[in-house]
Amino acid sequence: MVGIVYKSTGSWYTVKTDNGDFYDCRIKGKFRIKGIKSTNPVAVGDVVHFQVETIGDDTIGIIHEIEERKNYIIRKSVNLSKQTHIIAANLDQVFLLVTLNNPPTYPVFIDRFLITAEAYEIPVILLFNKVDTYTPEELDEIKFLAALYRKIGYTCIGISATTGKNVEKVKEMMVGKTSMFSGHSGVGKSTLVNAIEPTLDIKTKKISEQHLQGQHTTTFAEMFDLSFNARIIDTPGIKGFGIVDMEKEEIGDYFPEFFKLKQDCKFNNCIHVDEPKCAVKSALENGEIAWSRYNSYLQMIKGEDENYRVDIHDDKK
Ligand SMILES: Nc1nc2c(ncn2[C@@H]2O[C@H](COP(=O)(O)OP(=O)(O)OP(=O)(O)O)[C@@H](O)[C@H]2O)c(=O)[nH]1
Ligand SMILES: [Mg+2]
Ligand SMILES: [Zn+2]
Repeated sequence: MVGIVYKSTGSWYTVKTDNGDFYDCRIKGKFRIKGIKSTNPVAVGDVVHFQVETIGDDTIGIIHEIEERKNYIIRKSVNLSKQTHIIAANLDQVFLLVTLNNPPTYPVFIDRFLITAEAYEIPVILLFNKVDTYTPEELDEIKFLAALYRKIGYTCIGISATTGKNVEKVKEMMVGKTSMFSGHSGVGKSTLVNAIEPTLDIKTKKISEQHLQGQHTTTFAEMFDLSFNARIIDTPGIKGFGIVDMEKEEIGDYFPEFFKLKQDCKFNNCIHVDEPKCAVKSALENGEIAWSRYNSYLQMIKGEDENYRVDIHDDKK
């Protein structure tokens, strides 16, 4: 049998076949996907082959093969074990939810996320959620950020999952595609899924519990079929986002605005740090490239692995 993984708890996988049947599956023994060392060999979105076994009254599936992934989003986990985790596979696009405060999302987190998606050419749309809660000054800050990322080429939309502002727009972008919602815990991923498809009624954080920072409401990634020919993967909030398996020399290529200028650098292997006549650094000086982007870039190429955790607002529990 062949199916798509809709949910993964780490030991159990819910797999949906073409007929629309769901099977609870396990993995046969230990198996590794070539080249990828990750804590989860099978991720939501994977196409898997399995055999059905009946044990007593229970029917379970045993996964014995994973089809090659079109793409995936992978990150280094926050703890020091350097384990990597595949968040989801075979995506058409990702919506990264960003909030200014409650919780804060810092540019360095956004940039690490974008770079990983660029490496697999997965389109990312930035959704600035909770616009109903901001002061005029905060709205200006959102507009500034949106303009910064729009200039690079990313679509940015200000939304409110609770008032419904621009939710229709998001829906339209999802038709015919498999999308994922990602972002820190508490940014409103599950609330947005419910706003898009109210019948799903998935668990979100209660207002009374909002002060409980660092507690994830969604604990496992899960895919849902939507009524308008679309699929959405709701994911648990991520804290730091460590990039995986990238050479220092290639990181700049995943900053689209740096990549465009690379041919104008004096040295064709310029990594835009100490080299003379660097087009990226000139663009930075004359304001064409944002300092926040360059800072993120420097952090990544210096391999400041420990530093990506500074953007964690809620890790001290
Ligand atoms: N005012 C306002 N509150 C929102 C909005 N979107 C979400 N919230 C609230 O933010 C809180 C967190 O929302 P969730 O949907 O549980 O957040 P999540 O991103 O799924 O969090 P995790 O599952 O922990 O990763 C809830 O109390 C929501 O009601 C919004 O647009 N405006
Ligand atoms: Mg959630
Ligand atoms: Zn350069």
